[in-house]
Amino acid sequence: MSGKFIVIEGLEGAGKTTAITTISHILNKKNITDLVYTREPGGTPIAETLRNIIKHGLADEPLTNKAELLMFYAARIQLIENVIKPALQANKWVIGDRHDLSTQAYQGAGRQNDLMFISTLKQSVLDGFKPDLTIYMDISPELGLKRVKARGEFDRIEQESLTFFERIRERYLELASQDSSIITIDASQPLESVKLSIEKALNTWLMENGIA
Ligand code: T5A
Repeated sequence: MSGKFIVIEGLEGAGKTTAITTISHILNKKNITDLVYTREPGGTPIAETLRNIIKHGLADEPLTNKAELLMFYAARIQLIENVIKPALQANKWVIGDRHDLSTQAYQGAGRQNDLMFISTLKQSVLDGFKPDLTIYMDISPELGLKRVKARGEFDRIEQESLTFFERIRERYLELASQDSSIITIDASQPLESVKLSIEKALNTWLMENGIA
C-alpha cells in the first residue's frame, strides 16, 4: 500500500476536529491533496448504524461492555476493508478521527474489559493493520468535557464519571510512551499553540520518513 494512514486520538473535547483541519493544510502544502477522512466508530452505512447504537443505545436495552467492544471492532473492520485499505491502495492518504487506540483506552481502561480478550480480538480482527502515525491530543477530562459541554447534551459515553475518563487518559499516555508511532501533543494549550505543535511534529515525521 502506498498511501499513509494518520490517526488523531484523544479524549472528548481534545480538539481532534481542529487537528484534522491543521493536518490537512500541512499535507496540502506538501502537495499531498488526495485525502480521505474517516471517523470511528462510523464511516460506512453499517458502521454508522453501530455508531448510533453505541452513542445513544436502543430501546432502553442495556448495552453490555462486551457487546459494545464487539461493536467497535465490527464497525472498525467494515471501515478498514471497505474504505481505508482501498484508499491506501489507490495511493490516497487517510486521516482518521480515532482508531484502535481508542478501544485500548476506552474499552480497556475505561470499561475495564479483560485485556487478554481485547488483545486476542484485536489480533484476530485487525491482523496487524495499524496507522503509520497517531497524533494523541492530551487533555485532562475536566477541560475536555467542559469544552464538549458547551456544545449541548452528553451522549451515552460522555455521561460516564470523571474517574472513567481519568483511567482512559492514563492508558493513552502509557500506550503513547511505549510506541514511537504515537506523538503526544499538549491539547490544553491555546488553539494557535496547538496548531503550531502539530505542524512541528508532522513536519518532523514527514522529513524522517523521507516524504517531504
Ligand atoms: N469510542 C470510540 C470508544 O469508546 N472506543 C472506540 O474504539 C472508539 C473509536 C465517539 C465516542 O466513542 C468512544 C469515544 C467517544 O466517546 P464522538 O462523537 O466521535 O464519539 O466523540 P469525539 O471523538 O470525542 O468527538 P468530540 O467532538 O467530542 O471531540 P473533539 O473532536 O476532540 O473536539 P472538537 O475538536 O470538536 O473540540 C471541542 C470544542 O473545543 C474547542 C472547539 O472549538 C470545540 O468547540 N476547542 C478548543 N478550545 C480552546 N482551546 C483549544 N485548544 C481548543 N481545541 C478545541
